[in-house]
Amino acid sequence: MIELFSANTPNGKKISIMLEEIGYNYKVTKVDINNGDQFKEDFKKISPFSKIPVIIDHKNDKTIFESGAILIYLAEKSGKFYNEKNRIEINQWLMAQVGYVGPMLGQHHQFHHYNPGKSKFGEERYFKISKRIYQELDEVLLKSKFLSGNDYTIADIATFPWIARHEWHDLGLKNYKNLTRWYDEISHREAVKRGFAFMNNNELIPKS
Ligand SMILES: N[C@@H](CCC(=O)N[C@@H](CS)C(=O)NCC(=O)O)C(=O)O
Repeated sequence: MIELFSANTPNGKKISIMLEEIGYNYKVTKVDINNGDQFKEDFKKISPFSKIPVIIDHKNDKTIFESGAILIYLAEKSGKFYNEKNRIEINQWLMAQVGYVGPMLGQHHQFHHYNPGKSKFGEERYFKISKRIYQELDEVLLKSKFLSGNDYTIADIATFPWIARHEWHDLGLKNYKNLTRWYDEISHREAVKRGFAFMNNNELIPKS
C-alpha cells in the first residue's frame, strides 16, 4: 500500500492522478500546509524541504519526496506511462514541468491571484512568463499529440494539474487551440477525474 502525504494543490494532484491511472491502492495523509504541518519534525524527516507531495511505499519501506521522482518511481514500478524507448523525451518534459512550468505558474498564482496590487513588477513579470509558457506548450502540441510524442506519459500527468488552474491565470485557455485539445482529452480520463478529486469528492476539473 502506498501512503500519499499531500495537500489539495497542483503538485499534490499529480500523484493522486498517477496512482489512479495505475490503479494502485493508496491512502492519503493530509498535510495542512496553510497551518504549518509541513514544518513538523516527523514530516521533515521524510521531506527535507518541508514540501508535499511525499509517498511511502509500505511494501518495501521506501520514502520518496519531489513529485518528479515520485512519478518516475511509480511509472517504473507499474510499467506504465514511461515507455523505455521514449525516456529521454519524457524526462525532458517532466524536468521542464518541475523546474520551470510549475514554479513560474506558481509565482503567477502568488502575484496575480492571491496578492493582486502588491507588486506591479511581480504581476507583470509572471503574467508575461505564464503567457509565454502557454504559447510554447501550444506550439509543441501543434506538432505532437502529447508533450513527449504520441503517448500520454508522466510528463502530461505532471503538467495537467497546473493548466487546470487556467481560470486563475487569466490567459484564456481557449485562445490556445492545441493546449485546449490536449487539456480536454486529459480532462475526460476517468482516472484523472478521480485523482483530481482526491481530497474533495465533489471537486470537478474546470472546463476549458
Ligand atoms: N519541486 C517540488 C515542489 C513541491 C511544492 O512546491 N509543494 C508545495 C505545495 S504545491 C508545498 O509543499 N509548499 C509548502 C511550503 O513550501 O511551505 C515538487 O515538485 O514536488
